[in-house]
Amino acid sequence: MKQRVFSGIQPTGKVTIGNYLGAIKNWVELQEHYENIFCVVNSHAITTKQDPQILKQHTYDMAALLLACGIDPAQSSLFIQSEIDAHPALAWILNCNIPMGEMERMTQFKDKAQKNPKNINVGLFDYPALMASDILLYQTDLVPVGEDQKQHLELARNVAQRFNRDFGECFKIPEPLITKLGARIMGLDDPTSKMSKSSKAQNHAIFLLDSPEEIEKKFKKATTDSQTSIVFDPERKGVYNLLCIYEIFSKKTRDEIEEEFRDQGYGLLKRRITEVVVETLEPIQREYTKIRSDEKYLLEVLNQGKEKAQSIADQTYKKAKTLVGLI
Ligand code: ATP
Ligand code: LTN
Repeated sequence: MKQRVFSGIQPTGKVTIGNYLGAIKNWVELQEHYENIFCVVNSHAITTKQDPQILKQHTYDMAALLLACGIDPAQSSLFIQSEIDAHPALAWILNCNIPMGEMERMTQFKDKAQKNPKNINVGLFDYPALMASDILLYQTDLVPVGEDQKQHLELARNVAQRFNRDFGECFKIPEPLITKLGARIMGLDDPTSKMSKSSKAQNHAIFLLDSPEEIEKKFKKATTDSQTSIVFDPERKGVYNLLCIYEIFSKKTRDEIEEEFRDQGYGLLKRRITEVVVETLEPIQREYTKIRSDEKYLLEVLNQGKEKAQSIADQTYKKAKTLVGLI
């Protein structure tokens, strides 16, 4: 029996190379070794303001992009969160088993509330309970995510353990899967903050569907420093971030990279990153255009994913409901 992997991504705008390196690329590389369920978490997306029509488009765009990146429907189930009612339903039961104090410690809520003071809603606060529900419904073994989701995963594990102890065995305790490389890609404009797809700053992020010209322009403008050597030094945040991006895309070792740029300037580094990123994204972009224009295929894949997910989710939800005494 293969172990089960579950992960999700919000359809909030364009996907960045941070999302790709921290999450999607790992999902693709892992998929042959596991039983996989991937989810476009559109219900999480409405914790921040969304235009309804655009949200709907972005949800399908995201599904198509995941397929274009290499999620293979023969190996992985892909579905849309809002299509399975057990997600919010189990989240309610979990809510009643999460102490306020534990939820109040979540740093993502604090960050997002600070960035968006006009829309601090209850859903945004409760976001981790819905995420715990996503994971626990599927009796998940492993959750591949970026570094920023570690705390949410810890909350999911805690609530599962508490529930099993208080009501009887119901949930598998999930483990996070955070790869060392690419777990935290930083903004190109500001290498002290995480590259985020909802940032409005220009030249902050490279998006998977950016044209070669946009990619070149953004890397050219990327923050570096006034030193001359090109070496992996985490203290030199801008250059380090660029080197880490280059390391993953080029598949070269750190020694090879430092050798390649010995006595060279940032201009060459930026040109080489641009080349390798453009080259990697080109086939993804081509595949995306093909899949996005074939609505029938996309809906078929999503439907198939939903059916598989639904049967697992319903079983877990029914069990949880019975254990707490709900009819
Ligand atoms: P938003 O800015 O809308 O909050 P986001 O860019 O943080 O979105 P999510 O949909 O929340 O993206 O995350 C999807 C996946 O991508 C998660 O596993 C997350 O950990 C990972 N991820 C997001 N940003 C980065 C990053 N800069 N580096 C590495 N992984 C990331
Ligand atoms: N919170 C995650 C997205 C997400 C998720 C999940 C990831 C929602 N549900 C379940 C893994 C498993 C994020 O913002 N990156």
